[in-house]
Amino acid sequence: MATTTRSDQRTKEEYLQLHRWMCIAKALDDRMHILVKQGRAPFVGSSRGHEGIQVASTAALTAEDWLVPHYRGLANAIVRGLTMKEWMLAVFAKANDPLSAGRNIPGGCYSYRKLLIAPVSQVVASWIPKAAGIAYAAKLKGENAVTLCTFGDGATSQGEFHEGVNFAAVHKLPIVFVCENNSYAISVPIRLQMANPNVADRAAGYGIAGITVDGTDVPACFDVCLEAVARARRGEGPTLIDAKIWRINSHTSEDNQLKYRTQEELEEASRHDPIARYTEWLVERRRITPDAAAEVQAGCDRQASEAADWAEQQPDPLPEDALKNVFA
Ligand SMILES: Cc1ncc(C[n+]2csc(CCOP(=O)(O)OP(=O)(O)O)c2C)c(N)n1
Repeated sequence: MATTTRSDQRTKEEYLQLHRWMCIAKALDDRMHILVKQGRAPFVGSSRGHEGIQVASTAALTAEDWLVPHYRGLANAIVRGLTMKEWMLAVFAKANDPLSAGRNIPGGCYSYRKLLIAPVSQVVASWIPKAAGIAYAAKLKGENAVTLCTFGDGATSQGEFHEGVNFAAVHKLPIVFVCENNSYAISVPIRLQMANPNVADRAAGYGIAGITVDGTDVPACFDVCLEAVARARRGEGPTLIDAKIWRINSHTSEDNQLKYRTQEELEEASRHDPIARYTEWLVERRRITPDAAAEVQAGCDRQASEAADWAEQQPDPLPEDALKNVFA
C-alpha cells in the first residue's frame, strides 16, 4: 500500500480495509477473552484501544518492509496478512501454529518469516536494538526496506530503547519507531515512568524527527506514518512517533486494572476506542453506513468464533517434539 499520498486522497476501498482490519483484531481479542473465561485458552494480552495506530502504521509499509512489533501488536500482524485461523492456532498452541509452533503464550514471543515479522519478545524493549539491526542490514545491503518498530511507553525507560534509537539515528537508518503510549506499564502510570510524558520530545536529543499524534485518530496516524516511512525510504533517517492512546482492557487477562484505575477512568478510556471513532469518521463522510459497519464487525466476530472452533480441533504438538527448535 505504500506511497506518500496523504490519507485523505486514498480510495474508498483502502479506507474500508483499515476498518475491516481493526474489526478483525477486535473480534479475535473479544473471542480470546471468552475462550480464557471458558478455560479453553490460556491468556490474552489485549490490543483493545491500540488498533488505530497499529493498522495505520502497518498499512504505511510495503510487503518488502519489516515489522518488529511488541507483544500487543495483533492488529499489526493482521495487516501484514496473518489470518484468523493462524492466530487461533497460536492461541491453542497447536502443532501447526506458524508463529511459535505452539511454544509460546499467544502473541507473546513469535516471528513469522513469510510476513517479515520478527521477532516479538516478552522481554520489554529487547526488540528495539534488533529492529535497528534489521534496518542496518537493509541499509548495508542497499535494499529499499523500511523497518517499523513498535513498543509501549514503559519500554522507553529501558536502556535498549536508548541504544536502539541512538544507533539508528547515528547511522540514519530506514526505521520508524512508534511508541503506542497507553500511559501504563502494567499498573505503573506514566507520571511514575517519565518526567516528560511526551516521548517524541526525546527525538531532538537523538537528532531525529519526533512527532506526537492522537493514536485513536486513524487518518491522522496514517498521514504521520506515511510521511515517516517516506522519510526513511528517502534516506533521511528514523522518526520517533508518540501515539497517545488509551488502554481499554487490563494489561493482560492475568491482571485486574480495577485495582489501580478508577471506574471513571475506565469509562473515559472506552470513549477513546479508535474503532468507534474511525467508524464515525467513515459514516460522516458517507463511506459506510452504521448498519454496514455493524455487519462488518458481526461478520468478523462470526469468523473469529469459527476460527477458534476449527483451531481447537487441530493436532497438538507431539511430546517427542518438545525440544525441537530449542537451542540451549
Ligand atoms: C525487561 C522486562 N521487565 C519487565 C517485564 C514485565 N513486563 C511485561 S509487560 C510490562 C509493561 C510494559 O509496558 P509498556 O512498555 O508501556 O507496554 P504495554 O504493555 O503498556 O503495551 C512489564 C513491566 C518484562 N516482560 N521484561
